[in-house]
Amino acid sequence: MSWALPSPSRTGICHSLKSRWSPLSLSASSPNGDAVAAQILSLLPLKFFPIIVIGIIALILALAIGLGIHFDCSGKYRCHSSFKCIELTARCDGVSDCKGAEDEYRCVRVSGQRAALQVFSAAAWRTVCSDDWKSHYAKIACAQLGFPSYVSSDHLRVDALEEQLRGDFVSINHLLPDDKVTALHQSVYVREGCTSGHVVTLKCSACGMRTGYSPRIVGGNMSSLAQWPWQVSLQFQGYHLCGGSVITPLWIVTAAHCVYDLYHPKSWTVQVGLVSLMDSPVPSHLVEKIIYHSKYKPKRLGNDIALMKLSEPLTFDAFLLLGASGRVLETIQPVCLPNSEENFPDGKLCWTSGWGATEDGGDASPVLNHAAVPLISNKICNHRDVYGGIISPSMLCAGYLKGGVDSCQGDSGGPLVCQERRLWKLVGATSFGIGCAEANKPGVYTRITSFLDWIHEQLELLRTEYKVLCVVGGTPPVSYTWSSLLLHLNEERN
Ligand SMILES: [Ca+2]
Repeated sequence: MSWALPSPSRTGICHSLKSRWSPLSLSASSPNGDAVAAQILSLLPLKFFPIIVIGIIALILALAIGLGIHFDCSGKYRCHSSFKCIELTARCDGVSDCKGAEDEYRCVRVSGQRAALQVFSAAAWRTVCSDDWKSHYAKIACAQLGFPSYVSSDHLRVDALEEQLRGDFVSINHLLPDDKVTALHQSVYVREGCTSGHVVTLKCSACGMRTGYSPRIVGGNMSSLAQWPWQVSLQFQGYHLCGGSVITPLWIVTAAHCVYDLYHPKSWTVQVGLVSLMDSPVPSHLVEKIIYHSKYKPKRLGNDIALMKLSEPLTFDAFLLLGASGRVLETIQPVCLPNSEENFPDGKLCWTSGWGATEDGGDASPVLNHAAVPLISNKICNHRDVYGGIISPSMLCAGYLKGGVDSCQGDSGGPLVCQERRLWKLVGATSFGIGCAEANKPGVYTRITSFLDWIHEQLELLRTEYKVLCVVGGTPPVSYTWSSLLLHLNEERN
């Protein structure tokens, strides 16, 4: 029952390693340079050397402090684009404190099993009370999360929340007119509790469903159409290299090692709604942009996550087929992202799918396969007989320690999905393993809950498809992207 893929995973990793080992050019000083240096040294008596060194260090320290660089950032927020530290209260306060207003992103999230809406305000994540709530605000919250629309928002009793979501609350400032509420974190005030006794839950995407699929259609490892409708084949110059998962009409989640060094969008196409790679023609989509995590390190394998943005949005209801049973099959559907703070217990049976090899070193499979794999705790996965400590908290292991079922070469970047409350959620992206299906070497996946902020930030930053027309002071209409609008609004406030 072994299967799985990435020729890309393993070849991709090797390729990356090679590229990272570009030879350093250590050019020797030129004879002229040596002569000038010797002349300078001869002019400086040795006794001044300590003073010069101390002076240089003092100058560097003064410059660093002058530029707002802080060496101890504990209890504060460090701007990613610089070494600057800002107070936690300055994060999501509506004022740009970091370069590019980065402290004003990732200010909204959906948390816990019941998808409670939270806003970062006054230095903490706070759950939003349903007092004075309107559906207009839900649309803004989903836009801030990078989704094109919202599906529904509901009210949930506070006592139905997980304990860690019951400590801090905010409400929308109902005195603000609707047209002034453009970003949720700028429109709330802190509360000790919710007057209504309820908080807001939010659903931004109709995701994680398999319409028309019947589990009785196919046996064995071979998948049927619409069984994993979020699964895509990422093809580099026409060849299947990696898997990926549809999360919105425009965005695919995959692994960084699939695209590292191969990040030219024009070389890639994305095939959706298919089971056999031999099918033709199948819907093929062009790629507009590829983003891999800036902290991805090929030798360390951490932060192995990337996003692909399609040139044109997928239409989820455009590929309806009648299955053998006469049911309508939806062959392309997004998978749900998990919520922040959502836990998936060890031992939970989840599923991985892909066109990867069915044995270590084998060729990619022509048909989409799947395997049921239980989640394994990081403690067990880090046991010296398993991966011996290389599994970081942002990685996740799944499979059987006895071996026999695993992802493999060619599965890289593809989904590890678990079903929660009838919805399928993307819990992992296939990252690496030693061999395939070997004993004590289960598959290792990028833990999606560790990268929700990163994913939503990219979606929010690049939400160019939803341009906003603004008329500023009688000047001609100006077209803003969401991010530039935020920046513009911040500048206006300042
Ligand atoms: Ca700020």
